[in-house]
Order: sequence, then C-alpha cells, then structure tokens
Amino acid sequence: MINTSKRALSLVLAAGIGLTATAALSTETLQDVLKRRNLSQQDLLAAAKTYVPTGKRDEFVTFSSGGQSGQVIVYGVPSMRILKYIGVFTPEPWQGYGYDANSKAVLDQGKIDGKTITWGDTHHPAISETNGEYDGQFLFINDKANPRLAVIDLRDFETKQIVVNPIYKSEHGGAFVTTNTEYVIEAAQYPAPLENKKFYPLEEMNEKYRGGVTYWKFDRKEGRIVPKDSFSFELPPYWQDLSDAGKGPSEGWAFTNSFCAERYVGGIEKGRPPYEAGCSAKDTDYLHVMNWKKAAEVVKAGKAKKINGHNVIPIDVAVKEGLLFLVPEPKSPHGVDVTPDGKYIVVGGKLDTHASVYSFEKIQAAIKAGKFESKDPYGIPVIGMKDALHVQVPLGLGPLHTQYDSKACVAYTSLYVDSQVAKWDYCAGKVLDKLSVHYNIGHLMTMEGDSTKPAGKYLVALNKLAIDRFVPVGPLHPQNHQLIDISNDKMQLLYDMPLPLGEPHYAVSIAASKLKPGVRYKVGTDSRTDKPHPGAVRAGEERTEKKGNKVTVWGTLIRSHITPETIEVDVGDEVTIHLTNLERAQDETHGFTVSTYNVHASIEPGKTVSVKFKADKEGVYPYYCTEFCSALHLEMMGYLLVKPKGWKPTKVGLAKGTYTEADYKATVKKVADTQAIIDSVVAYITSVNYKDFPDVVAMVEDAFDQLGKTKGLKEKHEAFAAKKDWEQANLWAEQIWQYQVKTADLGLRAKTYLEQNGAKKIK
Ligand code: CUK
Ligand code: CUA
Repeated sequence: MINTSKRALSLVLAAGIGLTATAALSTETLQDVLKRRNLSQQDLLAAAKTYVPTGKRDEFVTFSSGGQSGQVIVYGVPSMRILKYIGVFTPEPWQGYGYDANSKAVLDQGKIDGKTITWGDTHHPAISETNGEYDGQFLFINDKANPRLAVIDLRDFETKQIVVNPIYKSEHGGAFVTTNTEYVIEAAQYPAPLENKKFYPLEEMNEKYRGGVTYWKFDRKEGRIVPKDSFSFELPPYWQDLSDAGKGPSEGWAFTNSFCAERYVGGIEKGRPPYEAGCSAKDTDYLHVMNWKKAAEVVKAGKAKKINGHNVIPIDVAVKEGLLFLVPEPKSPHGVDVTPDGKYIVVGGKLDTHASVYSFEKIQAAIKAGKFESKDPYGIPVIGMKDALHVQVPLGLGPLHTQYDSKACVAYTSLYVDSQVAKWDYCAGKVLDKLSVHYNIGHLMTMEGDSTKPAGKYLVALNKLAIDRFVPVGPLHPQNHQLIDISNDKMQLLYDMPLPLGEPHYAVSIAASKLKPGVRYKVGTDSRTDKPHPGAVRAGEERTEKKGNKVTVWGTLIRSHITPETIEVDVGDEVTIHLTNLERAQDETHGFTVSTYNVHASIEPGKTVSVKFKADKEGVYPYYCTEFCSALHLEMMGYLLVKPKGWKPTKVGLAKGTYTEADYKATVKKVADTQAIIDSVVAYITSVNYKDFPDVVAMVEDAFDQLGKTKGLKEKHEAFAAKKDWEQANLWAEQIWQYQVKTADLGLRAKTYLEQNGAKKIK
C-alpha cells in the first residue's frame, strides 16, 4: 500500500516537472526508410495525404454502418483511424449498452411482438440536414433484417431511440432524410402482407403482398421520431429499394427505386427458376416519384387508413391525390441519388451498363401535362422513360451508387462488376476518369456527398471483397474501405482500411468542425432520455434502502472510490444500484460491474446509470470500477454481500492493521510536502487567464472539489493520534493525501493544458 502510494506521488511529481521523452535522434534519412521498407515515391505521396501526425486531428468524421454487428463505426478521414463503435441494435459491453437498465430500455424499444432481438443488419446511416446541408446534430440508421430505425444524438454519440416499422417485415431503404430532416425515409424491401401476422400464400403475391415507403416524422427539438405523426405509402410488391429526398427545385418530393417489378415468386424446390432469374428478366423496373409534402397534408386531412395503428396512404388515394408516379428505370437498378442542385436523379442500372440521369423538370412537365405512357397494374400513372430522361451515360459493368463532388456536374459511380470507380460529368454526359478498386465495390462515399454542398477532397470505396489485400485471418475476411484522393483530375488510391465488425454497406462523412459533442453531462443525467435521472444523488446523499425484498442503492463514483463500499442484501433480493459519476474533468469515466451478475455500466462525467439484478446466489461478490481512472483505480471497489436466509453475525469488528507513531508522522509529512506542490500549481494556474479555457475551469473545479473533501480530516486524524490509535490516525491522514494526489493530478493536467494552449499571464 505504502509502496503504491509512493509510486503514485512520484508519477504526479514527474508530470509536474515536465519530464519529456528524450528519444535517441534518428540518423535514418527518408531515403533510407523508403529503401528499408520497400516503398515507392508514389507510396510516400499517398502516405503524406493520409498521415495525421500525432496530436493532430482528422478533417472529416465518417459514420459507417456496422453491417451485421448492428452498430455504427466512427472513423476519421483521411487517417482512417477508428474512433468509436456506437452500440445501436446490439448490446455493446464497453458502453454498458444492454448491460445497464437505462440503455436496456432503449434496446427494449426494438422488441418485435414482445421478442427481444439482439442484433441488426445495419445498411444506411444518414446525418440530419438543415437546408440540405449536414448539421451534425443527429444520425439515423436502419436495420434491414428486423424493420427498425434508430436515432443517435451526436451530442454524445449515444443511441436514444429505436422505432419498429409497424407494417414491414424487412426494411432496406433507410435511412434517408428530407432537406430539413422533417422526415426520415425508410422503404420496405421484400413484399409481405402489411397487416401484422396475417398469412397469405405466395399465390396471392399480386393481390395481398405489398411494398411501401415510410416517412418517419422527426421532432428535432425532442430529438425523437414521433410515430403517430408518421405515415407510409402503400405500394405494389415491387421490392422498393433505396430512396433519396429531393432538394432545391425538387424539394418536397422523394424518389425510391425498385427491382423485381416482375413480382416474381421463385421456387427452386418446385422446379421453378429461382428469384435471381425471375426478378431480373424484364428490361425495366420502376422509379417511384412521390410528393411527400402533399402526402403529409393528405394524411392530416384524414384520408389515410390505419394499419396496425399506423397511417397508410392506400395506392388508390395516392393516385387520386397526385402523390405517386412511376418512371421505368433499367435494369434491376440499385442506387438512386439526387444531384446536389436537386435538378437530376441518377439511377445505377446494376445489370445495365448505364447510369440514367432523370430530369426533375421533365418529370414535372409530364405530370403537369398529364402525359403518361401507361398505368401499372395498380393504376399508378407511368411516365415514359424518354419523357423523363436527361441523359444516359455508359459507365461500365454493374453501376450501383453515385456520389457527388464539390465541383459542378462531377459524380462518382461505383461499378460493382468492373471493380472500378467511374468519375463522370452528369451534365454533359461523359466519363472523366476511372480507377480500379479491390474488389467489387458496393457503395462509395464522398465527403458530405449526399448534401447540397459536397466537400469533395476524398472518396471512400466500400468494397464487398478484400480477398488478398490483408494478412490472412482465416476464411472470413475483413471488409475493406479504400480511401481515394479526388482533389485532382485523376483519382489516386491512398489507403486500405480493414473493418472487422460486419459488412458496412454505406457510410456518411461530415466535416469534423461541424460536430460539437459534449465532454460531460449535467450532473445526474440519464443519457438515454436526456432527462434528470431519478436515481441521481450528490456527494453526501448516498444511501441504501431495503423495502421488502427490494434493495435500492443511491451511490456515487469519484476518484478513487465507490460510495457505498459495502452493499448487504439477503439472498433473493431485487437489487437496483443507481450510480452518479461526480467528476467534471474530461475523460474521467468510471465503469461498474458486480462479479457474475452480468451487469456493466459506463458512467461518464455527470452521468447517472442504474444496474438491476436479482441477488439469487448467496456469497461474496466484489464490485469494482472497470475503467483505469486513476493511480488508485484498482482500489476503486466494494463488496456485495449476499447473506443466506437466517444468517446471524458471529464476529464483531474488522481486523486491525499494525501502525506505529512513526508511520503516522511520515504520512503527516507527506501531506505537508504534497500541499506545497499543490500550492505552487495553484499559484501558476491563478496567475494566468485559466478562466478563458472551459476545459481547465472544469478541471480546476474538480480539483478544488477533491481538496474540499479534506475538510475536517485533519482534526479527525489528530484526535485519533491524541488517543494513540495509530491505525485510524494514519489512515485518515492518508485519506487527506489521497484527495491531494487527485487534486495535484488534475492541477498538473490543467497546468500542462494551459502551457500547451498559450495561456497568458494576468496581472
Ligand atoms: S446496399 Cu449494400 S451495396 Cu444495402 Cu445500399 Cu448497395
Ligand atoms: Cu474509477 Cu477506475
């Protein structure tokens, strides 16, 4: 114990003196390194474009779907350094997601028919927009397997809400937002009856199976989707795929492509050709053109019907009200992407070699003139392809998704079969450049490439296969995100990043400067509801109560102890432990777990979290802090004692340690020496304009908080010393030193920060 303390102090002192690493000066030249590592000039150029020096930050932040992991992966561009995994549809232990009661409540919103689903197949993240530009406030992502959509607040990068689509059985085409995030768009993929749990045989596909597109109403102030104000279009069973909202001249409209407009039903087992043949037999499918603004009014006017309690606009109503039109699109298309100016809609043909560029103006002219080439079997007017097309551009094999550049008219389209990115001009209709990627690219993504103001600079190719790109790790390969420089006429491949968490179909990138996440919560916040947590307490208010078989603990965490340090319950008790992190300093997170009870919480500064479990096994269970938070982190623990029925104490008093007067005096001297260090740090901090640095202010507040806890302890240890109780005298003096060490630690951190960030002397 004494040794550990000494080491802790010397660490603190070393930081104060400002010891710097004095690495031996390298005599190697750049040329030497290129030779030794077998790198070319081209490699060096690529490295210079991606390398983010230590201590520097990335220009863009990417939110990638985590694929089958059901999570979101956050990484920086151009460094491609992974910054975070956000728990969304799947429990994530580090963040306590699914292991504490508050986050479980979010995951529980995703139950379907009362069933807990602990995974998701995430495909498309979308950042909230204001006037068509990314605003960095919210992120949405879908679950294709179980038709759900999640809301993540970018103030803390936490999942706040999961909504289950009430009428679909799968959901591929989400999430896409309208220009002011009025709605989050989500399209069904595999047709099914819209009524819950209704059975119809496949023979009734055309009559009873339906597709659809849902418009989830988003309340930006609350940061939540409002299901009762949301609505869906009932659509033919055309396998609606991806969507994109109009912008500028096309604002108020949205576009959803589809495939398998054949409405084919496969049946290998019955000798019928499989879906892949029957769903791609015809040359065209349908682009769905929808007026969502008008649709919202139609719903308000009560013209929607309710299916499973959800507003659904029947096909005939949509036709009658002029909300829904179709345009043929070639052939088994996949992507649909509105240009930044909102004038064109680009569709990738998947089995066609063209990108088809539709003109919104032409589509509107056809609608106004009532010029339709036909009606589909459900009575929806079909606009002739020729009447809607601006241009078709031959790009290559398997065009899928399109993204935009900051340069006018420049687009990038993924060519799945060719394993290439095509750079092309959608105004003039010509190819500008092509670059091979590795291998079989699905989506691609430019910086802010979905917005009205793409930032250009970089493009990420989200490849479906990695094959031979990385050191082999068994038959299941990592996914490969390839970073490409698009700032010049010719594209340059810069970097391969393996992603080992699932298949990320899509990603979105935003300028890092637009993100302003907090570093701490208002003390006592339930981060999942953004409201005060009813279990929050301040220092000194900690308590444990037992009512019947329910034990409730209101506890706190601060370096380096958990209050309380003992929790006694009877076997069979229902235990709820509320924990508030009283820290304010940045990154002072504490974790909490109880041995073998499968609970875990991550409690960031200010947060309050509850864990709940049934103490169904008698015995002794240590609980402890799981984040290395301070030099005395390992001591941040306590015991849960689960007493058997009818247990009676057999021994009174805890075992005594052996301490002498000399120990006590040594500790008192240590306290005095440490106080001198603290005084010098305080003198420095208060001599500069520290109040201009909010992070430092928080650290200083925390530091004084820690020091404030020493109040009364001097009298206490002196009283014990007077009684010659050297153990209690020594340990209470030692406790003063504990608070001093934390004060000094924070103070020195503040001092370093001030020195590095140009604090100025004040008079
Ligand atoms: S999808 Cu996978 S490559 Cu789900 Cu947008 Cu196109
Ligand atoms: Cu708190 Cu470790």
